[in-house]
Amino acid sequence: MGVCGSKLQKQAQVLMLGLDGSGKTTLLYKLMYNESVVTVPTVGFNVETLETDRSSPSMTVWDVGGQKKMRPHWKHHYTDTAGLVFVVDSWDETRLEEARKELHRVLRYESLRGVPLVVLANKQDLPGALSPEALCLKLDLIRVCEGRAWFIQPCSATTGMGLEEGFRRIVYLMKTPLKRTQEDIKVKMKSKGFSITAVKQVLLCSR
Ligand SMILES: Nc1nc2c(ncn2[C@@H]2O[C@H](COP(=O)(O)OP(=O)(O)OP(=O)(O)O)[C@@H](O)[C@H]2O)c(=O)[nH]1
Ligand SMILES: [Mg+2]
Repeated sequence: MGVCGSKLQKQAQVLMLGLDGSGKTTLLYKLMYNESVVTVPTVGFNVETLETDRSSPSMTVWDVGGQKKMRPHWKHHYTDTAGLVFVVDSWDETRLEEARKELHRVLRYESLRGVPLVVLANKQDLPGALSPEALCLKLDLIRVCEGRAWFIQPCSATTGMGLEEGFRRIVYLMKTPLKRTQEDIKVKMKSKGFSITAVKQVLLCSR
């Protein structure tokens, strides 16, 4: 059982957060119905149940509005959250600092301690979108995710690329002990010629 074992029951609650306009609602409906919907900013939340394989709990995915006035409501969803998905607009560099601050603020909440995180690097279909590696540095993920299972997944809510992988990943992280997931990430990064030590050095140098 994973680090958040006590919260992982027959139905696991996955909380999807991110700034307004990052693409949460678009990706939820693309994933659920393979439909490209025209969205309006979410006031309140959308909730959908996502069936997974038989050995995993089904997921209730909560897509909570990301506008500034909505963010104080995010905390009301934390207690029962077994997995966190944070969506970032990889194309809009001007809002990355705001996204970083909000993500770090969320992760500081005691009730989310140890809850696994998948960052969805959305809008990869747009030319000039930042790579997951670049976002990992800009969002300071390695430091802020210490003691937590996490993964960053490139995706596009417009084309559907990477969405299933991202949600499969959160299921995996919710089920798998932290130590094993860290080993998996190291192996994956190594196979891409990317070492964790190198990332830490870049982080230190960029300060
Ligand atoms: N090109 C591109 N546009 C996207 C993508 N995902 C979302 N969008 C667009 O981004 C805009 C905002 O998308 P939403 O899904 O409403 O964003 P949201 O995160 O739900 O926003 P709030 O509800 O305000 O929190 C819409 O115009 C979408 O069509 C993507 O992957 N690629
Ligand atoms: Mg929305």
